[in-house]
Amino acid sequence: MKRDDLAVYFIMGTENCVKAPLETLREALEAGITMFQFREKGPRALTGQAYEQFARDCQQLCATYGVPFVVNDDVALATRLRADGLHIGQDDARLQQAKEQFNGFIGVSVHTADEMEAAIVGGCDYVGIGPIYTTASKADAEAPCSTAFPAAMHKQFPQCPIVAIGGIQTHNVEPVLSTGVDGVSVISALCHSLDMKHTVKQLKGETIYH
Ligand code: 3NM
Repeated sequence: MKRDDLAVYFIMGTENCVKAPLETLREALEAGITMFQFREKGPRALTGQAYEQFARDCQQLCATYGVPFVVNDDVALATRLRADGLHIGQDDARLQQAKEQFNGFIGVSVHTADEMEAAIVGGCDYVGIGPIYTTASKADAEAPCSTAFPAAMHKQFPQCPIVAIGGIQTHNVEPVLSTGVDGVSVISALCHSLDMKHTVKQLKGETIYH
């Protein structure tokens, strides 16, 4: 992966969508997202064959647009599908184990400088830092860290690509982009957008309104 791929990193699962999930993804790809993460979680999440088929459908759509396809958490699925990337949290599969099994790039969620250093030493390809703001999209999200933490991490570990996540919307993206992170990762800002093209532009910092 390239650092630029993190610019507008869309995450989605069926529970996040207000319209047909594949249509939501197609619109987001058409609007110019730069990376996609398949994150099928929650009490009504797909399971079994339907889960895997939905992942394959998302992967195929991403391939059509030349956008990297990343699987959240599920090392076995990422390996079976030969996904471009895998994203793991601190509680998910361990980085070393994931690296042994999976051939693509790996991102790790981090919440402290120690976790970030361990992820870098362990050979991650990027880190996710969040939640920056309050989020309604992750039930077990930690307390918001605001923009100071990613700014500090970018300063301390400039060689490591960072994507910021959690509660990022078009109206509060500017201070996030000012921290020097490589991009922003969003669920609701795009799933609930009425104009994805405009939203993607705003999330890239191309049309900031004051
Ligand atoms: N991970 P929204 S916050 C999937 O802090 C996820 O690690 C987070 O959704 C973390 O853009 C989050 O709607 C949810 O706030 C992001």
